[in-house]
Amino acid sequence: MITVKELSEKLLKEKRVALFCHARPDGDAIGSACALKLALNGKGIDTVVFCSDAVPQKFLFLNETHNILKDYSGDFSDFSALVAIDNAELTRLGDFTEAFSRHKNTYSIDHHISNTRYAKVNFVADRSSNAENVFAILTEIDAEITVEIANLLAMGIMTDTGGFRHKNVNSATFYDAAKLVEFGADMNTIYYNTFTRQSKERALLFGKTMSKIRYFKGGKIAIASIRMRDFSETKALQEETEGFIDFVMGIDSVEIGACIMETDSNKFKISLRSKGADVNAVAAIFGGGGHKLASGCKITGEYEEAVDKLVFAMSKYISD
Ligand SMILES: [Mn+2]
Repeated sequence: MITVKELSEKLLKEKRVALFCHARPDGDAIGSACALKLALNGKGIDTVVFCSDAVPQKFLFLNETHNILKDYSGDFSDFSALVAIDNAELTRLGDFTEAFSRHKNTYSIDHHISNTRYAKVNFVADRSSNAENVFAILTEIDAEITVEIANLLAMGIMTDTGGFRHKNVNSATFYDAAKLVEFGADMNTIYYNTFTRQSKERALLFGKTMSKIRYFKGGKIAIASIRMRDFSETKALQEETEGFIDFVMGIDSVEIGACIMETDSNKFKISLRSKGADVNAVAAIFGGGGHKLASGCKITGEYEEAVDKLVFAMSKYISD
């Protein structure tokens, strides 16, 4: 793999850079992309951030997130490099997948072990968040870490670690977070906006969903389901289900948890978590992926069939 130094030297030679967050962007994709953009701008490199989905409301408290573009009229040949951020596979770039695959100079800067190395230059380092990878790059290029950049990177770390609670947290996570606090990151405000704050509609959907969790294998497997009608009844948005799975994993008997969200009629997006079992392998059965303890996939078909298939796959990975 290319080193941080080699990657940084290459990036600094670019004339104009387009950064891409993955579709349905999270705080890490947004935070690490926007931070890299500001730093490259500071080095005189014209940089723009794109994402094929809108930035979720809860991240908009950081001003730079307002500059993320959803559309582009050109074919990106006017950019010297296209860089995918926090993006494990090409198709997660959504509407920009085609343009990315056609461009002759592409990079992937990511922390997912499942990254398929789809770019010409792939920098994949297994840190707890991609924001830490970007922080390492910014340190390498001696970028000025403004308060805004510190907040964006801290948001990436905070959201990908579930507020420093997930198993991916290690001492390096805290070292980076501590440095970002020294650069002015406001952890309290970031935590409130990304985790605590919610709409009335989300609170209603949360209660509804948790009141009907289904258990299998003596409670070792738990499945929370959100159907289309749950969204229409509560008026909550799909993006507001983030964090639901974390609540499920708090149940003491549960070894593997899943949140099944019906995104369209008979189309399900599955979030998987575990306390030790390999849910990356479970997701892979359905063509998905992610990390060992947190991954995701999609299943199409009748709801009960989807649950059956999922429980069958998960059962192979729980203890006897
Ligand atoms: Mn990430």
